[in-house]
Amino acid sequence: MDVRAAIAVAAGKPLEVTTVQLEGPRAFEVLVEIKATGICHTDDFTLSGADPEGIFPAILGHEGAGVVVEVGKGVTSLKPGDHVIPLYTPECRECPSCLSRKTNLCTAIRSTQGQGVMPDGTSRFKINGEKVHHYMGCSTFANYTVLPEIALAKVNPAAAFDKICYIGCGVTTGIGAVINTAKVEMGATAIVFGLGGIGLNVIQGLRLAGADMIIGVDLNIDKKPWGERFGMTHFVNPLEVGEDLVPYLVNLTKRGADQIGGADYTFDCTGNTKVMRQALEASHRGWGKSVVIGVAGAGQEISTRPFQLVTGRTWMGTAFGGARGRTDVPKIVDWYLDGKIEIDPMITHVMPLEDINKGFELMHSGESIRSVVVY
Ligand code: NAD
Ligand code: 022
Ligand code: ZN
Repeated sequence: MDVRAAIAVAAGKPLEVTTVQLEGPRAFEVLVEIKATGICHTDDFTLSGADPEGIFPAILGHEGAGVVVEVGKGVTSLKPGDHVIPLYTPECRECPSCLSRKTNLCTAIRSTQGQGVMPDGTSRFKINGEKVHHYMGCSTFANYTVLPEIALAKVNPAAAFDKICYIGCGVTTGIGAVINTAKVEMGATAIVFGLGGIGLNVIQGLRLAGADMIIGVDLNIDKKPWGERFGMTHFVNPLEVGEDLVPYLVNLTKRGADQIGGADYTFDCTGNTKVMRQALEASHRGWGKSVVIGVAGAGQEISTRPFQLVTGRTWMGTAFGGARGRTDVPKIVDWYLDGKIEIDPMITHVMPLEDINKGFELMHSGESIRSVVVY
């Protein structure tokens, strides 16, 4: 069938919106009509050419929501009409990783997904007879796409596609980092570095978990009202504090009889390796946990003195907020419908597919929290 898609033709070039051909679902695959998709940093990282694993031509996009149109042979968990969110971290429930219960990084289709093809090694997309690659197993920058059954979460049909698409990456990553990875408890203190789409979702996750003190750190003062909107209690601008950001934060988190200071939990939501170090060192001696969420550029390294770890701090990282997609994503959609979490105000821009490159520009300028393409 003919579908409308934004194609990444080559590194550094704008996306080209055109018609491509999509083959129907093979065994254990599902054809989905994508109704809305967010635009996220990883799409830009790949499009820019900075991603060494980027493949062209490809249909990018990994933050979507839509409706099942057709299921292939052997598909049992989904039927036409079901509302779904694509999962760039699938959940097969059978591989050693899924069975371990210790990680969400399912390995069932990992290698083919990284190569931009379906699990059988072929692509469903073509343009003028030439192969076009899938992306992160999702390719949501097309109004129809094919995914493996294990890469789809079935969600409550009452929820609006143009809002819950954000659960496909940003919302789940931020909230999941708090609940699944850090396991923040009631009354905790926390510092969030970077108040973009991820940091704001960490903040609302901290509010949900019952944290007492939620400190937001951002170079951009315009982010202060955004943080406050979702539960931030204190804002720190590193440019005002100068060289001594870490001691400043440690001092700010001294409470009651505790004269050591440092936050119980810190989160890097910038992708900057210097910030990752600040986040670790601003966590509390003896028990502080620091979670790396931001994705740094290829080849970058983090460093600190081993003393920081020997004295009881834990450095950890998270992919997709540690969420098991088919199990956890439907719950997050229900939390949204129940009013436990907010999404609507974070979607600052909505556009048709034809204007998708404007969404990338808004992300570069820092003007948007999230841009969503509605088909
Ligand atoms: P964003 O660009 O919207 O936000 C980043 C914020 O950090 C901005 O507000 C910026 O002003 C601030 N910032 C930059 N440098 C800073 C510094 N030195 N100190 C303090 N603040 C600083 O980005 P986003 O959409 O929120 O994404 C954040 C990161 O999370 C990206 O690296 C993205 O790739 C990553 N991410 C990771 C996962 C995962 O599963 N681990 C999932 C989604 C996104
Ligand atoms: C999503 N991300 C950043 C912004 N939006 C993002 C990028 C990469 C990962 C997670 C979120 C990630 C962390 C660890 C891995 N990935 C490796 C997983 C594994 O090896 O099992 C990752 C993922 C998918 C892909 C590449 C890297 C891909 O499909 N190409 C989850
Ligand atoms: Zn993303």
